[in-house]
Amino acid sequence: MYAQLVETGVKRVKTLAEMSPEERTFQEKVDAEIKIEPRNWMPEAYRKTLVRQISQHAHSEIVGMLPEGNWVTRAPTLKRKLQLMAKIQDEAGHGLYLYSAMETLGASRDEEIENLHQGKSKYSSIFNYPTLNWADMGAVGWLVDGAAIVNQVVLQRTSYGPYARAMVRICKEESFHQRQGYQILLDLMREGTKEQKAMVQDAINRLWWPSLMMFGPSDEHSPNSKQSMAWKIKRKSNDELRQMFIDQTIPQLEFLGCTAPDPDLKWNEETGHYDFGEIDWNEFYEVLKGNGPCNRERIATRKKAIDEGAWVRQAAKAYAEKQQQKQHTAA
Ligand code: FAQ
Repeated sequence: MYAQLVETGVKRVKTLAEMSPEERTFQEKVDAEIKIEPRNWMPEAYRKTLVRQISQHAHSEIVGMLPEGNWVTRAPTLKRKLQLMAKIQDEAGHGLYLYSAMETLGASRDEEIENLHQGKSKYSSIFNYPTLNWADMGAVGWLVDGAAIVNQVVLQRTSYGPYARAMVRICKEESFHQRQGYQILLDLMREGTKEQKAMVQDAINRLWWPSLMMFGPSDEHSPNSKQSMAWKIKRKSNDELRQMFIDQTIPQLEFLGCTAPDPDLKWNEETGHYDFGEIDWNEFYEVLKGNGPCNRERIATRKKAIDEGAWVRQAAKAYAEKQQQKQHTAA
């Protein structure tokens, strides 16, 4: 069993007997569903795992604004433009709550952003794919936010208090995003021309598999899952969440009148779930290595935004210091 875990890169979880007294008390607290708060004792590896996951999550929200930002100037109506801008702004807000939650663990926002820019820190693979037509705005909202919600709803019960609480508001906003995305697709399918309907199917064909990859590698190849599940950072495994997403998405896909680009997709009466085809894991790992269609462009755009916004941050800081000085003098 252990040899098998090492072979697949899965990190081994300590047994209770192997834990120090502090680690045991910590694990018992987690098992009793008591939230861990910033000032509580925690194993260093628990802290590091959270900084890794929350920073990657925050980076995903921030980089995730770029594929949709591509369509702000070309949205078909003023109403659609406003909705899209509001959605993108929400994603920025999510990134900010998450960076704040990460800072409660003693991590530095500037350092983590620098890690992202140097390619040392990951962000969700999905945002390395291009958004080629307006229907992609519907498919991103419906499929990408849809997958994000399935993952994030369970994270509302994650063991670290600040992360769990940040998830509550994020999930509410993501559900709204998913519905507005689905509405874009429904409108195109109900009222659109033949070409517009084809655009919807094309968007689904391109974004379907990358959306399934958002849940991460299969459980047997997920190095972090076992320990993260034991610490209740993750409450469901990558494969469980992927299956939940497929099961809830297929009826919506059928209602749209579209299909998934998967000839092996079929309802399994015995398991009560949909069976689906093999994910192209080579593609997934290539994207993680920085070789997806848009990896370089995404990082270059983020770096440029940070560099060009430096004067705004300096001015805001100088203003805040001046105000503080004034209050101090008045007191
Ligand atoms: N992309 O051992 P595991 C959104 C990495 S938010 C890139 O299974 P873990 C909102 C993983 O980090 C979307 N990397 O890892 C929005 C690890 O690398 P490391 C983001 C991936 O952490 C919508 C390695 O592979 N959501 O979309 C991916 O236990 C629309 C091994 O994997 C979150 O971040 C991937 N897809 O499980 C915004 C949710 N999958 O660090 C704009 C929180 C895996 O060891 C528009 N995160 N990796 O070098 C999680 O739940 C987990 O971190 C998982 C991965 C499930 C993503």
